[in-house]
Amino acid sequence: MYDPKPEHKFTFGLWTVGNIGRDPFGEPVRAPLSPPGIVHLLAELGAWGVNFHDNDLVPIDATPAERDRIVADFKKALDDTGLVVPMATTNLFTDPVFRDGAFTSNDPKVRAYALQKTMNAMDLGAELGAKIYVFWGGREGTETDAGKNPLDAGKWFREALNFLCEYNIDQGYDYKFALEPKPNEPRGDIYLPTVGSMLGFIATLDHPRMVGVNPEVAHEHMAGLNFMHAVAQAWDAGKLFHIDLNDQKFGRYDQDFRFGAESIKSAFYLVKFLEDVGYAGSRHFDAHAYRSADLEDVKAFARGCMRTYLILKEKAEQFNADIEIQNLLADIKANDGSMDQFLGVYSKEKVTALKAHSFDRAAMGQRGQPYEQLDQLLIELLLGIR
Ligand code: GCO
Ligand code: MN
Ligand code: MN
Repeated sequence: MYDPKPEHKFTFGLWTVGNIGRDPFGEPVRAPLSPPGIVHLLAELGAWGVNFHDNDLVPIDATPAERDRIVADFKKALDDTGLVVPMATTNLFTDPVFRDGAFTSNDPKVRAYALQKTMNAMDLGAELGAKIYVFWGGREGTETDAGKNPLDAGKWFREALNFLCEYNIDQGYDYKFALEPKPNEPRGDIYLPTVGSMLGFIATLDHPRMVGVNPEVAHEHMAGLNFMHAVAQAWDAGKLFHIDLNDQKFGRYDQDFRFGAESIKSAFYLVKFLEDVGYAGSRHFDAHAYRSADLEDVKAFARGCMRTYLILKEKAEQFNADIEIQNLLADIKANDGSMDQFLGVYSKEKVTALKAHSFDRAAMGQRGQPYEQLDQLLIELLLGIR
């Protein structure tokens, strides 16, 4: 019943189930898996697709012949399993060259190299069928603002995206770009730290229609924000091109926990939102197993991400069909139409009528809302006793 199917559009990055469990304090605990090995693993678990950074697949120092062999092996694994590659991205953060950023590095050589690397990675993604291209600027930030002016950084970032949009058009790739905000880690402060700031920035680009966002649960939670609200704003703007699902305790380091591992209620609202509006894109899990996990437990981690999503999807349907909940909601939103003469689109007539109307402010202020009742019903639904 909660078995993943292709129509659920569940995807994982090569770097997620392939995570070897290195952290700032400890060495790897799991053996690396080859990209074709990961494709077979994901297929066994029931995922629909696999995404990658250029260097998850092709090492940064591979020769052209090595690249071609690696890509051929990967394509064979995709063909054998039926997995697709909906999204690709560039690693602009691991190599020492990006220690002060990529598109926003103070060094023009690094900025030019970042463009070259991204174009090559776009070629690779297109070759494997990707239609969404993600930009996560992990190193695009500062620890001290003494050395870099955010106006320069913003201008360089904009120039880079404008350049790459033109490349996308020139090559006929038809990518949609999805910008992924994050407030910090690995930089002290990353530029354009939230979904809202990214949406504001997109409006300043030469091809704003080509560019949207890739919000991530953990990133908004790290900033202490309501993820579903951020996703709703992106959806409303027509900019929800992709989504990174995981989980995260507020106020902690970047945890990348299994989807739904931590904040069940937020995860419920998110799934309900995505399903209610009919979001048709990938449900991408950008998470990794606990460092304590072995390979069997990594599989349990990946299965758990998808299973929790599907359980919450069922809970959302139950919420929408629950008579008691829906009756409460109907009362909460009751509207007798008497205010239609004042609300909505501006007109001079409405202004005149509204100014002449007298409101019983004291009575209006007496009205409560049964959100305690409603929330308890939701909790009981989530706890499985409704
Ligand atoms: C992170 C980010 C990355 C990006 C990935 C794809 O916190 O490290 O979420 O995992 O999503 O680089 O662009
Ligand atoms: Mn992340
Ligand atoms: Mn991410």
